Amino acid sequence: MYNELSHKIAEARMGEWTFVSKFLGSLLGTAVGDALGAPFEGWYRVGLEEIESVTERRDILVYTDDTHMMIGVAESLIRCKGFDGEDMAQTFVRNYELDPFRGYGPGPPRIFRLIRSGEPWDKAAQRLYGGGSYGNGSAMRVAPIGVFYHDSLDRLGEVAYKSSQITHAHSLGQEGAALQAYAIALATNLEPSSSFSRSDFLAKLSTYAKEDIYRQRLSRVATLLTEQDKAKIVAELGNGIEAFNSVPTAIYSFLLHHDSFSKAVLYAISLGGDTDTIAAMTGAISGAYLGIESIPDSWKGKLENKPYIEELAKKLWSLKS
Ligand code: F2R
Ligand code: MG
Ligand code: MG
Repeated sequence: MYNELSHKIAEARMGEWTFVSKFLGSLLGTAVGDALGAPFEGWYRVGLEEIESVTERRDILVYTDDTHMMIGVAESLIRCKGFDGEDMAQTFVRNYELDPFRGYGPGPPRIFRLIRSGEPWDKAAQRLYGGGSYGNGSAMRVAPIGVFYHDSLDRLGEVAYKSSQITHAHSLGQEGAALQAYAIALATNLEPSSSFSRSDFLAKLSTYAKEDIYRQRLSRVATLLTEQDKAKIVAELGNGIEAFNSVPTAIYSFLLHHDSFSKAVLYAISLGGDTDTIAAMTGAISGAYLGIESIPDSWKGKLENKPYIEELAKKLWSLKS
């Protein structure tokens, strides 16, 4: 397991700018991945040339619910100087009511109405899908928690689960959010280097996972890193809207191209399925590892609301220093 000493060594080697860059990289990485993947959500597979030509033709890269909710997570952490479930839930409700047409999943708007009518923030989600949602909606928005709690991994897990509970009462939805947050925190703590160890990264995640389906999928990732056939990747790791069919795939996409933000995100989209969300989660991990400089200017420059997302990332970082 990661320990406090190794964090202090890493911190001493990485200057303040590097951490700011990682906070910016993870939040903007979520938004860029989401916006690039959005036009292809639900496709079977996507050619790389197709992604590039669609992206080039667009003047603005418009994000979806993934980033809209990630912004809500960051706003609440900043306002409360840490996690407050009631405030985060009310922030989600307010943001949704101001701008509902972001392609939200079916569950969250129903939960927002329950919360608006007085249902407690930590109970409302139990009313859905006979035991709660295991959709990937709480994993896709978790980047601010991953970077903010990168230096306190016990608290990170606790907060990731609680933040998920607002909309996702099922243990598989919550563990998806916790695993994604943990992957982002590990990436934030690592100095980008040629000696990056995929096996160490994976071993830490596998130890962290409790649910069988995540342990089983993570156990396949190392072998699949040499697999060329995308159909096999999708058959074994998934590319769906369920957290267990998308969080391992995002981790895989990052590991496959750990030295390149653009290759990792394009690969995630090329798998088809829930492309905006798998690319958002891949971008969040890759941006946390490589920093904001790794995201191509041609993408960052066209991202909707970029100055505001940057402001949120800098404010989150300033709460740490
Ligand atoms: N909603 C979408 N995509 C649909 C198309 C959008 C279109 N492009 C547009 O622009 O309008 N994408 C977004 O939703 C996903 C996140 O979903 P979230 O927030 O987890 O929602 P929900 O409703 O909780 O779960 C999603 C689906 O998962 C299945 N499911 C979940 N729990 C289940 C359970 N216990 N039993 C059975 N099924 C369960 C259901 O099918 C849910 O509808 C992201 O992709 C985001 O981009
Ligand atoms: Mg979306
Ligand atoms: Mg999606």
